[in-house]
Amino acid sequence: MTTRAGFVALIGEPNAGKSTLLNRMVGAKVSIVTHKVQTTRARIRGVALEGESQIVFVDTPGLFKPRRRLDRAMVAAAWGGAADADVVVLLIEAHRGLTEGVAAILERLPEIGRGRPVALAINKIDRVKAETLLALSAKLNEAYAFDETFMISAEKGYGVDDLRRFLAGSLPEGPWLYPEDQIADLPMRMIAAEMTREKLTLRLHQELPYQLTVETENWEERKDGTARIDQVVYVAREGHKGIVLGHKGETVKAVGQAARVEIEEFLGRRVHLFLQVKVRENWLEESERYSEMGLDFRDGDG
Ligand SMILES: Nc1nc2c(ncn2[C@@H]2O[C@H](COP(=O)(O)OP(=O)(O)OP(=O)(O)O)[C@@H](O)[C@H]2O)c(=O)[nH]1
Ligand SMILES: [Mg+2]
Repeated sequence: MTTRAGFVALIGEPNAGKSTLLNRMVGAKVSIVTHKVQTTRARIRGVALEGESQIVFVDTPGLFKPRRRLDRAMVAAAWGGAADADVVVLLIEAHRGLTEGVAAILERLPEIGRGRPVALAINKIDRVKAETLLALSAKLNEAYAFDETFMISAEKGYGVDDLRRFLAGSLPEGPWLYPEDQIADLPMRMIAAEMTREKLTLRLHQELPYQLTVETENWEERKDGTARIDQVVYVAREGHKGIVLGHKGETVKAVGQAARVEIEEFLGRRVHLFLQVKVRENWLEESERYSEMGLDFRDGDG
């Protein structure tokens, strides 16, 4: 039996639904999802099987015009993910159509598409009428000759089986890259930190400081089968610390509880999660913070 294996990069504007699609393909929540833009900060790999193919999906940060160091490092990670992939999938939001941001991505596609198939996935089709979709698909295919176009809803699951089958067949022949039961390639300490960052993002709404990051500082396996996880929430200003802590520490407590439940679900066992909030004024200029996130600090030079 010939097996196939390779990398599929999911690229698109912030909020396009890349992480939602990755999670659906993998069948588990590997990458965090929020309604806010710029949720994913680094490349996150999730593994899916389709017939004899092992598809390694690479979720990437959204592509936009970066201004700050962290933004530049994120966007560089996204383009790097596309350049390293066997197949690229560009996700577009059906209801937003061909935005300026999409146009900017299309401009760079010929370079990325050299030597590898690029598929178009028009996502969130649950939000628009069928006529709009056909017109949008025609317009996008005029701007770039996509190898294939799919109309999907990553959230509802429409069209994703077709997309998965296409991707499986497009990968090069070769042995599988990961053990059969592996679903993610990301250290567990980072997945756990991401889960906490997701809960913070969902909880803090407009108040959320952009300059916030979460790191797992310590992970201790206990004899009773549980794990003790210590995490630090870094913020850049004293005022942000209060926001994260909330009145009488209520916010950080609720965040910790929600994150713990999700980490437990992922691990399938009990966890004791301890959160600390620390002010680090210059963390956005510290290379160590970037490597903890899986980013290259120097990509942010500019
Ligand atoms: N209606 C609808 N919403 C969707 C669909 N797919 C994703 N979403 C929503 O879109 C929002 C963004 O989803 P994400 O998966 O975080 O998007 P992303 O592209 O990873 O975003 P960044 O990481 O910020 O670049 C979330 O609120 C999702 O629930 C879909 O098919 N239909
Ligand atoms: Mg994402």
